[in-house]
Amino acid sequence: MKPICKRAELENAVRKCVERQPVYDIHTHLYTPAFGSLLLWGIDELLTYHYLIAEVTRYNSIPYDQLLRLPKKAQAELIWDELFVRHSPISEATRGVLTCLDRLGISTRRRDLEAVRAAFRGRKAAEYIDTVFETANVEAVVMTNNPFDAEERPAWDKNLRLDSRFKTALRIDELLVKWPQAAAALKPMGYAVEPKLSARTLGEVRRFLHDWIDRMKPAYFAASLPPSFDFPEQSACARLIEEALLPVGRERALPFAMMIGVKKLINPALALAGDGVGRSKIEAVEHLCAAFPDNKFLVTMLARENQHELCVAARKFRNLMPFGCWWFLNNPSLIEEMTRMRLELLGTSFIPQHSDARVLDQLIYKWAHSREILARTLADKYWMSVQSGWPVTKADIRRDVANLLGGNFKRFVGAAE
Ligand code: RAT
Ligand code: ZN
Repeated sequence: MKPICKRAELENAVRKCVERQPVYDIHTHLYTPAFGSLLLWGIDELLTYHYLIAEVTRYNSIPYDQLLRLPKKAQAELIWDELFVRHSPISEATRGVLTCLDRLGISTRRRDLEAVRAAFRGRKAAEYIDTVFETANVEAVVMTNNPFDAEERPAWDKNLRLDSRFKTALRIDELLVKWPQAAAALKPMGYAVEPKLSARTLGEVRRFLHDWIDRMKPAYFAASLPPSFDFPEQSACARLIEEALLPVGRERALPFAMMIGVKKLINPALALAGDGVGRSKIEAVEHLCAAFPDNKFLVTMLARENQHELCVAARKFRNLMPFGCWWFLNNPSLIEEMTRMRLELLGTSFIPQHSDARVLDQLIYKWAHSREILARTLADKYWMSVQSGWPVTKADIRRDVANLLGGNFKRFVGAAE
């Protein structure tokens, strides 16, 4: 294949390739219609995304609890008025709503929420999923499936038929960070556990994990962990990881996705929108990767300050896969900084992004915005190789982009065809 010699041609080829490559989105909070009301979509859901709830409180003085108690429609109207009409929608989360509507062909020129709502009327969830997956060019999304969630669990008790584009992940925050409350929740589920982590209790926790793996067939285990997370440590969390999660992970070949750095509810009145960020200990990740070489760890960290050391750790451990620009990092300036750094330290051996979409439509903007940055940073890196005398071809670009947007994950979790 002919190498590309001109910079403009190279940029064009990379952009096209990144746009055309279907994405395997490794972490979302989306559900199939079989989960009923857990599947969120449409303009009012987009506007009441918790990222926007947090932003509207910057301008509006309505008490936090009153804001959260408003019916969804009224919350959406208040957010539209405050964040889109009275102030300019230039934050990443507000721009995201605009990109979704724009790509769906819904005009916002009149700044009229009712007109936007009208454009959604009559749509059916099942067909709309196809529209969104096509518009976002997403091949598959990994859900967040939590057996401790009282809203989600009943769906698993029915004979769930999953859309094959929706993959599963077994989320176990409660088990790791809320022991012994988790023990109290496990008992009525039929597991003979006690607050004390005896050999029998750990055996029952392993049985619980096996049962849910059989049921959900997850791609990985996942937990969101606080900045104080440490390993090794004298704690229930560390023992549960070492004596339950990791042995089951080895037996069932399931990676453990650690999302580290959330300070839960620094403003409890804001509920889901009330979490903050703190700097975490990379040593915990290093120790786990070194002590358990037969386990695999997908890791994302929430603090900007942890990104460089996470890259360096990934250079030392092949069982460590850094992924995504998570939550407060999912902003163009930070995505760009992180993606450049990762390309420079890890080549193409990482997972640059996940969407974290909670509302189906968000797949459109999260991927449109990240694709643009990935294409720009990749083109820069290829151009540097060209200048150092290494010809780059379209086939090289296609291979690398396919790895970054899906192949690396599929191979890491052992799902590659
Ligand atoms: O990004 C988010 O929506 C957060 O609220 C969290 O859900 C986070 O991504 C998580 O999975 O814990
Ligand atoms: Zn998430």
